[in-house]
Amino acid sequence: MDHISPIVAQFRIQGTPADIRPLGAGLINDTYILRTQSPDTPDYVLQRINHHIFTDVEGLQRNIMAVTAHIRRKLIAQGVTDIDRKVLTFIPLKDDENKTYYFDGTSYWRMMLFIPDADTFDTVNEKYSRHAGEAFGQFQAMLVDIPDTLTESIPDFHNMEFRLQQFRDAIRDDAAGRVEANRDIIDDLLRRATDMCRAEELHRQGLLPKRVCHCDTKVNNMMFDRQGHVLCVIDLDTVMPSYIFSDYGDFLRTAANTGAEDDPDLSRVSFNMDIFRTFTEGYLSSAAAFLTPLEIENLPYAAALFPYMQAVRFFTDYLNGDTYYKIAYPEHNLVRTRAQIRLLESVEQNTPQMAEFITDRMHKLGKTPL
Ligand code: GN1
Ligand code: MG
Repeated sequence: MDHISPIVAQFRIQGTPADIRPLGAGLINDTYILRTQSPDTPDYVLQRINHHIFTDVEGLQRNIMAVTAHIRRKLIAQGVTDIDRKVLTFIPLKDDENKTYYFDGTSYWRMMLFIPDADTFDTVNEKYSRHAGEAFGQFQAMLVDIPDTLTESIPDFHNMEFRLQQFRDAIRDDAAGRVEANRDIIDDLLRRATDMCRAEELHRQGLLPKRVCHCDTKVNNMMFDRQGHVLCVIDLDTVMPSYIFSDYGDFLRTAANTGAEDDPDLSRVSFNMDIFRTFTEGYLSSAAAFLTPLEIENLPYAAALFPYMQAVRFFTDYLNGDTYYKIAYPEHNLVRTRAQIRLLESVEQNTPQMAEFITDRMHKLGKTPL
């Protein structure tokens, strides 16, 4: 880790660095924890931003600073305590206090405060799922009146039409020679294409707004305190304008899967309706006030859209020869694709029950019937 010390030295940290080691399991950035020598000085998280994927680091970091500053102002106004554990704090550079990232000639780096006594989870129970729903709803609700205009840190990130275009290009190019052996998967994905592009269609008709969303609400992007309450949402690179389906759908894709995102054993993969119900209850309790009836009505679509989009993205990467996602073994993206398709099938089987549950919740909240 010696090559990292000169990077650390660029940031205005307190205390003396003692130890640095890798942290977390993100598929895109490289993350490290930096411990300082004294218990009286904070520890830090150092990240190398993958600028092949996030090509506009300046814009991305501007988004993050706008969002965290806005949330911080709201928390202060609400009299919330322990704020440094409830919103991420980025550390400025020593020689430029307005800058929160450092370019070393090859890579972009940033530093934030490490949140102590907190955990992330790859799976959650029903209680945690309810808290997570409330927290993501609150995250979106707090950002409804953000004065800044955010950029799309990855243009068309959750645009299903764009993802399908990339998929069709990958089929046409067949860069890794994997098309022929996987016709069944290609057909399976393409037959759902029109239906899955519903969000873009509604947006074109002027019926569906874009709002500031997190856009990577994987269950492990949320920090819980030791009592199981949500502290804050992390991994803010993809915070950008999107449809609210992004946050609702991607959380369920990860948290309501009874198996793993890349489970090789498909019999373990299914959609957990108990997690769906508790998450939805939590989410609606904080988000129903600003959501439109059309957004609410399409939440079951969002639950299907994200396993679908992820299957398309993993499979596109597989066809391209694994250039985007980190993989642990050669067929990893294919295994991921199959697991996401299985999850999608399970979501589809549950769609009527989901719609019924949501209508019922809206009645209980005293909102206009859909
Ligand atoms: C990536 O970096 P990480 O692992 O939180 C990806 C998400 C995918 C996810 C799939 C910028 O997120 O969109 O849903 O992997 N992030 C980017 O696990 O592409
Ligand atoms: Mg992450």
